[in-house]
Formats: sequence, C-alpha cells, structure tokens
Amino acid sequence: MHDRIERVDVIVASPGRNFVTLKITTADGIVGLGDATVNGRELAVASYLRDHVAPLLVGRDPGRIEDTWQELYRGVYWRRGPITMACIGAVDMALWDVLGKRTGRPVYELLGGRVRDRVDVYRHCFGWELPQLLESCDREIAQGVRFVRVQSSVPGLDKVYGISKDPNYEPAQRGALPDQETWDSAAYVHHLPGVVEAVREHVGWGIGLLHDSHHRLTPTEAGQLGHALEPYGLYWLEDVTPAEDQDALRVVREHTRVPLAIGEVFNTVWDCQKLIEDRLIDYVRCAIVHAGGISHVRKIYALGELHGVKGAPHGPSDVSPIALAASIHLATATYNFGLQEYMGYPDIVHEAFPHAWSYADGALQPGEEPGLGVAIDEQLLSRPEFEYSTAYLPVARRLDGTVQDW
Ligand code: CS2
Ligand code: MG
Repeated sequence: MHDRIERVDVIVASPGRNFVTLKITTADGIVGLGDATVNGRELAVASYLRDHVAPLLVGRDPGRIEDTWQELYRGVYWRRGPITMACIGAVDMALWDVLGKRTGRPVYELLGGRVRDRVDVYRHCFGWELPQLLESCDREIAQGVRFVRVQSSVPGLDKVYGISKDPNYEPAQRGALPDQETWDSAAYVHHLPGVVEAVREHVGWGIGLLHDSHHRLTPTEAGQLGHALEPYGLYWLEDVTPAEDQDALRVVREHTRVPLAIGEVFNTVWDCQKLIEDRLIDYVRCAIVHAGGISHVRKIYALGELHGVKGAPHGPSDVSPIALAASIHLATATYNFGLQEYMGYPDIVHEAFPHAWSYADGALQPGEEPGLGVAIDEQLLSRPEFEYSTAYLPVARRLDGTVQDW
C-alpha cells in the first residue's frame, strides 16, 4: 500500500451558482478534488457522498482507482442514475488527481499522453433578436473561436432555452420553486432554419455552426428540422429528442443527414451503447462528472472509437472547473475526441477554483501541473454570501398545458 485515504470532505458552496466538491486527503497529505454537482439536486449528491461514500473511502489505498470505481458501482446493487454516477465520478476524478500529484504528472500523461496540440471548443452564442445573435457570434470569432452554437428566441414564446439577458448564460434560477416556461415545437421548427441561414450568410463557411434542441422534439419533428437545416451545413444538431429513447435517433437518421450529438444526460456506457454500436449518433456528449468520472467516460470513448463516434463533452456553467479540467485532460489524451463545450464562468468561479488549465484562441490547454491542476479556495467560499441556496432549472409546459421536456 502506498498511501491511504485519511479524510473525505464535501464542500457545498455557491460562488454565483451552486457547486458540490469532494475533497479527499491522504495520510501523506495529498489532496484530490472531484466535482459532484448535479444542477438543482445538489443536496442529494452531498448526502450520498457524506453519508454513504465517505465512510467507505477512509483507510483505502487511493491508488486503487478502478477497484474503487467497481466497488462503488457494483457493490451497491442500486446502480446508475445521475446522483450515484456523479458521486462515483467525483471520487474517480479525485483519485486520478491524487495519483497525478503522487507521481508528479499531469493526469493526461497518466492517460497515455498527448495526442493533440489543442482541445478545440465551441462557444454558446445567443440573442433574442438576430442582430444580437450575430454580434455574439462576431465577438467569439474575433477571439479565435471556430465553432459556435447558435441559440435564438422563438416568436410567441417569452422564455427560451439558451437565451438570457446576462452575458453569462445560466439556466438555473434561485428560489424555492422552479420557474415556469411555455414551449411550442411547431413555432420553433418553423423559425430556426431562417435564423441559421442568416448566421451562415453572416459568418461564411469557415465557421462550424451548432445548435441545441434540448431534448424537445418528437423523432419526426427532429427529422424535419434536421432536413431543413441541411443547406447550412451544421457541424451538429444537439439533443434533438429525449435522450433515453435510443430508437428515436434511428427515425431521425432516416430523415436527415445532419450530424447528431447527444448524451449530456447519460450516466453510463449502457445508456448509449446502442447509439454508438448502431452508429445512430456522430458525437457522444457525456460529462465526466455525470457519467462516472474519467475511468468510465474513457470506456465510452473507447466504444466510440470502434464505431466512428467522437467524444464531445458537456461543459456548461454547472460543470465545475474541476470536472472541466478532467474533461480537458481526457480530451488531450483521446484520439477520437471531437469538440469540448466551453460555456465559460464568471470571474468569481475562476477565483474560487484556481486552475492550471487555460483558454485562448478557441481552445483549452490542460496545463502542466501534477494531477488535474485545480485547487479550491475554501476560505473564500466560507463567506456568507457564497452559502448554498436552492436554485432550479425551469419547468416547461406546452400550449395545451402538458409538461414538456425542458
Ligand atoms: C445545455 C446545458 O450546455 C448544454 O448543452 O444543454 O445548458 C443544460 O441545460 C444544463 O447543463 C442543465 O443543467
Ligand atoms: Mg445540450
């Protein structure tokens, strides 16, 4: 045994938004960090970690990363799901961090070493009106970005996924209850192609355009939308149908050649096994945090490599700088990585989680610090203004009042 886990702490704090961080400290004084944030269900992951996982970890050899993963997954019987898998993901990230620090190596070197010079990102561009959307794209492109996800309003709707007044887009809203939104798929499917056409005309053909439908369409609607968008050469259409219905993507594929990306809500390789093996998607979007950590997402990428599917991880504001670091390290060492979402963070989040990874010219770099290269400023986060308070994603209903996948 090289070392043993001595302490396990769970830090729930809110530097602008809620984050759950796992901190593992070993007898040799090495600290490993993992992100366990599940947007809108933060206290469930915190309790799972504090009450059920921490006692199992104390005394263990932190070097037994795979064995710990298997025990937390298989040894519980009640497996899978976002809460369990985010907790396993946090432990996994923290143990890779410890291993890196113990060996003096950045995690990407332990994963096989560099296969690419830069981890390209896409940025989230939005505007209620077209001129604002075009400005938002121009701002990113002027900074070297080559891939933009374009999100626009929909006539007749007063709130739409992906759009906000704040330049740092944040869908979770503070409060005891979720906000309510109205949704109309027909208006959206009718409106979007004109928006994408205008953006394509404005930015030219050298920029990759993406769009997120946020799991809202039926397979037929998704097929129609994909078909209508074909002339504008989308890089990908994201989350077109509710993700748990893997056969839906087969119907979408029959109707359109637009590349498809899905998977930010997947938690295991089994959630996307059919999608990958039957080549029903082009990009798999699992976040390191929500799909069991580096060890498990590495297996998802490996299955993808066999079938021509690339990794394109989720990277919104609710994936903390720690999980983003894990994502960058894995992307740096993975041949069939495609594109990283990078929504960015307000300054206070960068301060709360000082990091070695860096962003410039539309790409991320992991940095050369041992481990994941991210710290947590616990003193800053202990200030009363950064205390946790409930925040939820909105709930959407259709025009007839039935609940709609948000
Ligand atoms: C989105 C997210 O970034 C994305 O692709 O789908 O903004 C998503 O809505 C949030 O992560 C939900 O917590
Ligand atoms: Mg998405």
